[in-house]
Amino acid sequence: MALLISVSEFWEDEEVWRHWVQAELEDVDVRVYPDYGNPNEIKYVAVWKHPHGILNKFPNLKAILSLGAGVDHIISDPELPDGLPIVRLVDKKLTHEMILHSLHWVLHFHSDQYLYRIQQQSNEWIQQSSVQSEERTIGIMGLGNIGKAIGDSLLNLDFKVVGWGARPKHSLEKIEYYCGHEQLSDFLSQTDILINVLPLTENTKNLLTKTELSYLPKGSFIINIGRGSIINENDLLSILDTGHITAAALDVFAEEPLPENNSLWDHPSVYVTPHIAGQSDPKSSAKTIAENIRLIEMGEPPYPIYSFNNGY
Ligand code: OXD
Repeated sequence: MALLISVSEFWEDEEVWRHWVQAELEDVDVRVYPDYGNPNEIKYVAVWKHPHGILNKFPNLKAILSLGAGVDHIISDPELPDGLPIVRLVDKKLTHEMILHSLHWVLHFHSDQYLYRIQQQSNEWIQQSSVQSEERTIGIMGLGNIGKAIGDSLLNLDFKVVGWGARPKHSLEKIEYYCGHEQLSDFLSQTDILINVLPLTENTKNLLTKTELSYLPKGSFIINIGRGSIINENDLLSILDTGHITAAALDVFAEEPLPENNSLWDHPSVYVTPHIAGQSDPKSSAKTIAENIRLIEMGEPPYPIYSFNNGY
């Protein structure tokens, strides 16, 4: 039995992935695309932005596992084989990275670090009056494993946390939850710092246009670590120009890598990072992937399986 790894050209660690997956699955022959050998032997593929069209070369495939949290890079393959489970990656280390990334930007904005940087450029010594964390509301869109973990970390720092999602949720403890389009404006209008962790689905694409962005209070901030196409980038640029939204830290974009001529690169109120908010850790992720393969081999369902109905 063989497992094939295929990663995007921007990940340079395919041999590291092979090493850790092989270490976890001693009885499996772990191969790296394009050296897949006999296609009949490939039972599993573990992929991040694989070249579309390759998956139906393998007639005995049992499951497709994502090497990242999202699976839109798999679903968007026009030649995706039918009827196979697609397994998302829920990994402690990846969640931890997303928490750290979010905290970094929340604190950057909350404690006026962005302003002190600007002041330093003109040698200005101005002490901004500080705001207590309990007076700052952080709104999280997408309260799955990662969004909930980010929310809990912020609650521990005494921020007020509210959440929004497309579907009803139970047991979010101290996170006040808003649901569906009807409650989007109530959620946004009290959000000082918005963190988007939503996956890209039919329902979330272009969810935040000029209208929704203007529900955010004047002086608010945006951190996008979900998917770029959820926020209309042209509308975001226009509203940043008006000063209604003070700044945006963007890690994901409608087109990645962000094209050289995209205006987001040069906007003074935009911070660009190259999709690094939650880099999958090969050693830790390999354990999760191996566990899921063992479950499938025992005839049990892996976790979590992507749902075509829900879109995540
Ligand atoms: C993602 C990831 O899905 O980086 O965006 O894992």
